[in-house]
Amino acid sequence: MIIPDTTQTIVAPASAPGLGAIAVVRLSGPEAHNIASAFLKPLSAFKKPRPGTSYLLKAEENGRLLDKIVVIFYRAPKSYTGDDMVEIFCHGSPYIISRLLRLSIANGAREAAPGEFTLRAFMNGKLDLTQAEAVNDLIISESAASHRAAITQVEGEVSSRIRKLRGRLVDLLSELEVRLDDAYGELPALDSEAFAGRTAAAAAGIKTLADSFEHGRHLKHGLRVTIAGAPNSGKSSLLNRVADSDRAIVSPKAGTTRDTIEERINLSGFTVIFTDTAGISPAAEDAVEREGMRRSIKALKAADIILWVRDISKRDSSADRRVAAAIKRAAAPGTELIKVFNKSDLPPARGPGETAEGISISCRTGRGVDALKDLLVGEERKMFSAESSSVITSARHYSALLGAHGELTRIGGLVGHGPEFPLELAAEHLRGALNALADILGETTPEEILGRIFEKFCVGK
Ligand SMILES: Nc1nc2c(ncn2[C@@H]2O[C@H](COP(=O)(O)OP(=O)(O)OP(=O)(O)O)[C@@H](O)[C@H]2O)c(=O)[nH]1
Ligand SMILES: [Mg+2]
Repeated sequence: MIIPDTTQTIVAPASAPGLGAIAVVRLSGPEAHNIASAFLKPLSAFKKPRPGTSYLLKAEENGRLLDKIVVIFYRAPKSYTGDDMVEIFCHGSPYIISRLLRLSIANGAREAAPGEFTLRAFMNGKLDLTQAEAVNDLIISESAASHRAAITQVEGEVSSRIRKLRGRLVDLLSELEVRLDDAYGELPALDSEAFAGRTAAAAAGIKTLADSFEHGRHLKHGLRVTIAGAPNSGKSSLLNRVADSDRAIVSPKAGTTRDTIEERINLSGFTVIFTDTAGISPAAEDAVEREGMRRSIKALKAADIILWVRDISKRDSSADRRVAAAIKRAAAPGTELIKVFNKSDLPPARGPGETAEGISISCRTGRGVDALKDLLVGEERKMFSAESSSVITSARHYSALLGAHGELTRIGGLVGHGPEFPLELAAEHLRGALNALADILGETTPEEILGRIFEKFCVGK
């Protein structure tokens, strides 16, 4: 079976491995209180423990004191998992944690699989699947923006938007179903035009949510900014400037950077992944250079934003033109291009007409670098405006929404043929769309998919 047995009592450390002041061990399941009572003293604490109240107890092993601990008891269904639970706060020694786990297992608990506590919360109806998935996003969120996307999803905003969309589809389906059941033709004929209009409106609502994945992806994983340009234009200097480090080697020799170099940076609460690339050069001499070029092109393809760096103190060169051509070939549609003119501390060789369409900076003095960062933050803000507060951040949700949208568009095709469209077929498409939405919420999600979602979680969550 893919889904682990939910009738067993499970145990796991809930805090990060390694030394710490305090660690947490969690027990969840019908025997949680009993199992804990086998090694936590005094026993009287277990007589009628008040849920959610902390107790200072002793953990004992073979009659010897292991640690003084704080314990919180929970009674089903009022706990994170919806089961009976015990949370033990001990000193953060890996030894103490391992003994507490051993004592729990010796007394009948089973070691929890990754994400099994949240899986139980889902199975017990404490969270729907989108909320459960966001719990993991919340744990791994490392910027204000990815945190906000995760917390709104945990709080159920995405789910409630999906439920509203579902409500509209259910209404449409019931209009078809009453007519399909109307053997004696007592009902007035369906107003096919109005029906088509409402289907299209629901499809548009689904599309809007699906489209938010474009932004959601960035919020979760960070915005990809690729620094491209001719050799020696100052790409690595720019990476070092924005990262405020000596991450990349800078030298007056053209062709210094031969590999792509990545750096994650937090810009005003947004994660940005900068990639410095090898300068695009015409004749890659050896295998290493050719591989470097291939990686530069790959970074251009993956970019959300390309910073095209040019040396303002030099006239437009054939190398610059080659970079322009490479960007044009490689960049995905919708990729933002920002023209950066570097070395503005030197006398310019480019006319103001040319440089006006970009931003002038000097990596040597730092001039203009903050303005460039502001520009990037502005791009991020556009993507995460107030009205798009609930965004789709999961590829699974995205493809399900596209699936639902596809089904609704097919209804549009049917109705287009006139008022006498086949109701049964339209109903079938509506059911398909409803199933896709139910999958997002986890109502009809196959066990295999559930297994794959929860195995990505940490142990103890
Ligand atoms: N005057 C001046 N020199 C700069 C500036 N930025 C970079 N340089 C110099 O330009 C040279 C090349 O800089 P890099 O950052 O290595 O350039 P790159 O584009 O990474 O070069 P490759 O990796 O070889 O493609 C170095 O000598 C830098 O010190 C600047 O703003 N002003
Ligand atoms: Mg370089």
